[in-house]
Amino acid sequence: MNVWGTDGLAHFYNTEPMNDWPFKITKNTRITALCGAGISAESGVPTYRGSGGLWNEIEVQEIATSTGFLSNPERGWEFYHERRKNMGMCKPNPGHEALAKLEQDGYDIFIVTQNIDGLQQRAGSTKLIEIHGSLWKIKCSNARCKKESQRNTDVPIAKENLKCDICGSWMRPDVVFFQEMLNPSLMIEAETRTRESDLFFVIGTSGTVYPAAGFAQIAKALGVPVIEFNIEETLLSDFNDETVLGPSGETLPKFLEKHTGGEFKF
Ligand code: BV8
Repeated sequence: MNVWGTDGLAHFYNTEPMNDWPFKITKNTRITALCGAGISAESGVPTYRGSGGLWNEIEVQEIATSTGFLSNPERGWEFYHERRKNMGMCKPNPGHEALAKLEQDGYDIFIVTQNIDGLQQRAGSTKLIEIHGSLWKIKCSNARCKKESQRNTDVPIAKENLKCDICGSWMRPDVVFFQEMLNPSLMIEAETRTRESDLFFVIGTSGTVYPAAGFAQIAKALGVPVIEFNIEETLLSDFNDETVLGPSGETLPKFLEKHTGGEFKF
């Protein structure tokens, strides 16, 4: 199978299954989970696509691209302040908590989240990368400025803090806008972990956005069993060894208890 790696090269992988799924999940099973907005839906965080999707409400090009945001930063901050306010009132749900407890109980789980809401970390997960950035970090919009990205949870951010104190440019959310490259070291970390996995979860993502969605394909191409948790079939469903339909806050705890032979209790 020909799959594009993050090094931009086509890699030809064998597609023989590495492990026959189902098998018992033990503390030596290396699990990688690609998470999307769906895992936060039961916490009240809107998803991006489908009914009530965030992107249905706005012209994405005008807000969630660098040029769009900087063409009208006041409007951009209005949109992101509203999201910070709403997300600040949300809390982790049993889907986040089950993954966090899996790590706390000594299982080898690593999370690659596309989400910027911080809920997985609030649930207690530490082995995690935010490949699309974080709504709770801000950075200078001037790529040449030396100012470091900083954590900021003020809602709203005071006006004077919306300008860089080094170069005077607008500050922006430290999230990956469309047509922006993802952080190369995070990409390499995610791909390396995917290649080393014994089991790959795809949780609450439509599989629309690349290169993130590509990790499921890389896993599959390497013969790593891919299990999808969603309320409906998605663009990635063809790659799955199993699709667990239902809200992930309900399906994840049950799935983990079942496939650890009852050793993991949520
Ligand atoms: C890049 C941050 C190089 C900001 C986001 C044409 C074809 C293919 C790709 C492209 C193309 N043209 C351009 C591209 C590349 C583009 C892309 O993929 N576009 C797509 C839309 C076609 N990607 C990029 O631009 C990336 N950069 O490629 O750089 C480059 C350089 C120059 C030019 C071109 C390329 C950057 C992508 C990152 C964009 N940033 N957000 C912000 O959030 O404000 S996008 C956004 O999508 C979020 O990050 C989100 O995480 C991500 C993925 O969405 P999902 O998480 O999957 O959410 P979604 O709503 O779609 O789905 C939710 C799912 O949950 C559904 O399946 C639903 O059924 C399910 N669900 C709901 N409830 C539950 C549930 N599941 C379980 N339980 C429930 N209870």
